[in-house]
Amino acid sequence: METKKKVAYFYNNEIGNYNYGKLHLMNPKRISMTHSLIVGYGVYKDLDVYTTREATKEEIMQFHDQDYVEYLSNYVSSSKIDFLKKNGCSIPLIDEDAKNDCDKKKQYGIDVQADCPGFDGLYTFSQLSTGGSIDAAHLIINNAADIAINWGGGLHHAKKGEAYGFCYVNDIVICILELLKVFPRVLYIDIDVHHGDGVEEAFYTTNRVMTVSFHEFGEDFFPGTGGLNSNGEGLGKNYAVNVPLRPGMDDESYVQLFKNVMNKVMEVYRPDVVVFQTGADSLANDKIGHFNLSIKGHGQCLTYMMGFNVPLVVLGGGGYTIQNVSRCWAFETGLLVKKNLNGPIPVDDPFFHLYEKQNVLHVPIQQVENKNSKEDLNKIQEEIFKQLKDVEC
Ligand code: V1S
Ligand code: CA
Ligand code: ZN
Repeated sequence: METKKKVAYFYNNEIGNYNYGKLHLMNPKRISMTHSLIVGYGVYKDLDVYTTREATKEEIMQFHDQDYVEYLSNYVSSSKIDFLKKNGCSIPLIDEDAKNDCDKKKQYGIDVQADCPGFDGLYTFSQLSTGGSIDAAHLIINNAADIAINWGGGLHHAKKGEAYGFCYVNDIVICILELLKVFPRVLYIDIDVHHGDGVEEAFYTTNRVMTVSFHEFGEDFFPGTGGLNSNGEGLGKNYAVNVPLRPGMDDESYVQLFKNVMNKVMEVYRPDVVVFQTGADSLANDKIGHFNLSIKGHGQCLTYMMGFNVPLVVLGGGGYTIQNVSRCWAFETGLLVKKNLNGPIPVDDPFFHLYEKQNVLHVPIQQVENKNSKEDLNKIQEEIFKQLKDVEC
């Protein structure tokens, strides 16, 4: 008989209140919306619930450059400086010259064409995102959980000294660095519609982390990296796996490819622990991504990885149709505790009004053209299998 898994869940009420700006697509409210559904559908009582703490500067500097972290931690938006000035407040601890230094902003990726805007509380937001991912790793290390979830994490683009693609601090890299203190081999899986470039880059030259990213690729799709033949360097040669795909991936083709690739990865790499970034911008009708996955299809990837009975850290990531993000991550929290959530959105959900006419968990999706032919997908799989033949374990 299968024993019940201990599932830990990290959440902090504050995280949903941060705001990237009116026109920005990244909306932290989706984390609070997910939480409300988890409570409303009654999954909460099957979880060990932890309040997320803020990661410390020292923890963040395990990966990021000190000057970059200092810059983020001292960041005050110009609108806040204006407000403080107008109200005659002294501005202690603010070196205005540094704050408004355009060169520095450019150097650190802040405000560059608005992907990573400077907003009030961006450092605390990043500390909360990272604190959950670090403590998720610690619970796994201490055998206090089999599965640990942090929907506020998964910000896979942040670089050592630069914000990138809506991400300021790479909570995933820091989580993996914690795991590497104890475990010899960590497997990182990324089903966000974007390439997990920041995580891949951080571990590109080591065989102690295998990174596997499934992503949309081509026609200037962000970030443009993650080609089939980017496979790692030095000791890390063959330990970076990329699955570049065209728009329109549907449940049938995606889940089959995912299972085939991951089955082979598990066979050859035999990781001690898996870190799974489950970005929900690979769902149908996302505002950025062009895949056509249903919530059930997305969830099948997670269920498949649960089947290997290897400790699992589950993180969030992208997702820009926020009602679908919360539906998906609440459903997946259910899957992790073996509950198959279904039916209407609870009427007392504080975000009920946002689900409008489609007040159900599973929304129908339209058929769109899958631009990946069976032949294309077979070729990709064949190439990856060839690469994995050269992995020594
Ligand atoms: N695609 C896309 C896209 N859209 C935006 C955007 C839209 C509205 C805004 F107010 C601000 C930005 N940015 C992008 C992408 C970045 C996608 C990041 C995905 C993050 C993740 O889901 O993987 C993980 C959380 N940026 C670009 O395409 C770059 C630009 C080339 C175009 C957009 N402008 C704003 C910046 C330069
Ligand atoms: Ca990905
Ligand atoms: Zn994404």
